[in-house]
Amino acid sequence: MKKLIYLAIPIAFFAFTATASAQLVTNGDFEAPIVDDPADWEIYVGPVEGWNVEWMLGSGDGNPAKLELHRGVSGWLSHDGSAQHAELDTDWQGPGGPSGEAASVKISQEVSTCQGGVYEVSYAWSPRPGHADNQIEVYWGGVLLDTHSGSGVGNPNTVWKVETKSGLNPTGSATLLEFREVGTPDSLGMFLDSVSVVQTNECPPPPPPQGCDCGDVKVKNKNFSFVSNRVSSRADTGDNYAGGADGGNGGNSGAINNNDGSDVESSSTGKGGNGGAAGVGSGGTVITGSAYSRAKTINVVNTNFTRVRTRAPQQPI
Ligand SMILES: [Ca+2]
Ligand SMILES: [Ca+2]
Ligand SMILES: [Ca+2]
Repeated sequence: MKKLIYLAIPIAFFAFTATASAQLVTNGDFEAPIVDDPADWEIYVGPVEGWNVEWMLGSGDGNPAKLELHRGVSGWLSHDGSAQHAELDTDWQGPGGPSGEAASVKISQEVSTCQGGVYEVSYAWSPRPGHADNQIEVYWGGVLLDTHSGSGVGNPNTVWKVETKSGLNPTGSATLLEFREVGTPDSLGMFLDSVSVVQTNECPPPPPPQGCDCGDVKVKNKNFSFVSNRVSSRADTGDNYAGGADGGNGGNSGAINNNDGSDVESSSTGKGGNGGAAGVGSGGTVITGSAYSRAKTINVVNTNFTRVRTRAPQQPI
């Protein structure tokens, strides 16, 4: 006997587990797109490779803001041996264009987060070598996380400093991470590299369902019913025996008596003899066996039991 039960349980109920320690930032090391301009730097219209780009107030030329990437300009090193990094005071036209224009930007991206998750943000910043005014603000979920500033005057190369912010809470299923260049907009400013967000715990499971109107529940049974009759009967007349009756003895013949002694031929007929005595015989024997009869019927009918359980779908975080 088979039973099939289909329950309307959303798959999303089971899909709550998040992976801790995975990098949640896209292109946090600014290695894409690959700069191929001979000047070793280039600008790209945002959004690009995970990053949204917007002009800071007071910057811009009326065109969309652009992400500026460096790849060894003047031999300046990117962080941790990588090939590229970003400059947050960007440019209007790229290599060959004017310089000194107001081109400060804020770059951001939303990272996937969960309710109850705990996050760690890290990044590396460096003043632009030879440039005094480099300032950035860092925001997590719209809240100022930290500010950094430094002069690159006298630095022959980049001087990277790594920042780590732990124990951060999310603002929802996604949390905005943002960097803003807040120094003087003049196309020269802070360098940024190695941006990372990781979750340092596991997303807690959702609370148990408190009951809900889950809609229709479909139950499908495939039942096979059968009846089995087991009938048996038996009859026996037993051992029967009938013995024959013994015959009786024959009667005595009648006496012939001439009362007057005359010849028989001439005399009148004498009296008849007495009848013989009735024979005495034994009755026959009749034996009947222990006759019996039996009959039995067993009916077997299967029965089914179906248990239905429903669970409420997971509520989205
Ligand atoms: Ca890099
Ligand atoms: Ca620039
Ligand atoms: Ca600047």
